[in-house]
Amino acid sequence: MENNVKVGIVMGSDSDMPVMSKAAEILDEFGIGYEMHIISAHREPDIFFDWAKGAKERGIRVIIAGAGMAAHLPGMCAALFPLPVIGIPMHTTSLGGRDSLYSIVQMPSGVPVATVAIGGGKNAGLLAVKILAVSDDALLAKLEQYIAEQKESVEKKDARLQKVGYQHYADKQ
Ligand code: RP5
Repeated sequence: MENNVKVGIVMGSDSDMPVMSKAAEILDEFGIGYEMHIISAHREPDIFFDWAKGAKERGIRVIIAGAGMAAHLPGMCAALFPLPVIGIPMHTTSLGGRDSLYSIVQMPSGVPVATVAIGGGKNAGLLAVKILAVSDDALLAKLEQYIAEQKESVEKKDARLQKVGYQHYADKQ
């Protein structure tokens, strides 16, 4: 996994893994190398600083950072790493993830974080693929294939709805 690493996936806690693994699955699907770490910006700021500061030199071109509550991890990645940072707000029990969302999306001018939906691991992975595809035609071709398959999947669902009607749509095929 460490060969040809282009993306850094970082999360504030292992409790974020169910969401962050969705981003990793997309990168696996597209054959993009990544490193994945659990690093807490609050609980181990020194380790976090070294990781984010060294990311560019390790070949990382995009960081996907997920965190919850007072979610400073993505924003601090953007402060330390010069290339794109995608932030994923985690759902929280106390405030439903609005705390995470606002912490990540409300960055000060000059330090952007591309924020996806609460729990949006899959879209974060796809956004990273799209960013890398800007300068990689082979990856762009794979992306276009993925988009075509997605369209086909919806068309098949509609064809089935037209055929069996809503009353039988949920029946086993
Ligand atoms: C953040 O606090 C993490 O990103 C996580 O979403 C949240 C809760 O962390 P744990 O208490 O589950 O470790 O740092």
